[in-house]
Amino acid sequence: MSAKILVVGHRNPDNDSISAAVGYAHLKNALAARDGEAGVEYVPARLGPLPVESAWMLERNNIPEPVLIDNVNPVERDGEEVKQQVILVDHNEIAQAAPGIENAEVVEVIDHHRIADISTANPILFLNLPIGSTATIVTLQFRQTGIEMPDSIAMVLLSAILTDTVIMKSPTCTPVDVEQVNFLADKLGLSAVDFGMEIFRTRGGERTMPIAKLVEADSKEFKVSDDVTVLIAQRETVDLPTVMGREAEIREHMRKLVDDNGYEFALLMATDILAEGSQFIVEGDTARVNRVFDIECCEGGNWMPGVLSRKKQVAAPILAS
Ligand SMILES: [Mn+2]
Repeated sequence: MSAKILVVGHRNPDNDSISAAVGYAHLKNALAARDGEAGVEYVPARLGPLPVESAWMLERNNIPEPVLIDNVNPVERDGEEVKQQVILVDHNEIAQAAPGIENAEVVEVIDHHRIADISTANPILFLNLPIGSTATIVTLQFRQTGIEMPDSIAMVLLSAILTDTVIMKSPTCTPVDVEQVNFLADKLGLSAVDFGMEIFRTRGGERTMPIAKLVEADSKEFKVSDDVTVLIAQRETVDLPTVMGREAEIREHMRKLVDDNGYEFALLMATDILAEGSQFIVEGDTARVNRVFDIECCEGGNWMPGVLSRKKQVAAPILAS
């Protein structure tokens, strides 16, 4: 019976954990075939539900979902209990790993996070680079080993680099990530930025999502003084026109939040991660926002170029006002 080696990302998996597992298992199986390593199979696995964009990517490319597991406890092979062999991708921290990891045999780690607390009895391949995504490292490994990368795998890996680096806008994105994005996009004959936006749109559902979710999913109250509380919400989007198309509903909901909770004002930052700025939509008493940002809050919203951080660029000046 062949040994199954699980290739698994972290708990509560994101697109990088799923895609890196799929891509790296493919690479390892191809290497095993090329090098005549018999009796071993690399199986992509996951520790939780598929993110929407991963489900869409896998389906579009006819790739089976990684197998859902809830532990890496010892397994039976040829009548004996043996340690489950695992390759960790996108994590190297026990708290983020499968239950039972202490009793498993970690045979490789491919990651881009801080070095944490996984330990092994034997020397292993531990490949950790301070770059934007694990999928970037998997892409580099394909290129280094000369293993042919099917277009389906290329698309899955590209999707993961783009989600992990927020379409290359994240401060974690490096020139190495950009190079691999260009390599994969060229191979597939598509525009990386357009493709990235398509992926983020599958995540959004902003056209149809309940208005309360759109406004409140990422909202925080701030106490400006003993008797003044404000609400600052943020919606990060790649489709600002769709969000703004619902402005009337958004404002109505925000007025209700102001009335129900006694806020001085409610401010929604509709943050366009590509254009790198935020549209401010404010309801309630707008005087403080007008004064702090030197604007005149209006219908249609106010475009605030370069404003991406609620904490540093919005809450801080309001709290200091
Ligand atoms: Mn990652």
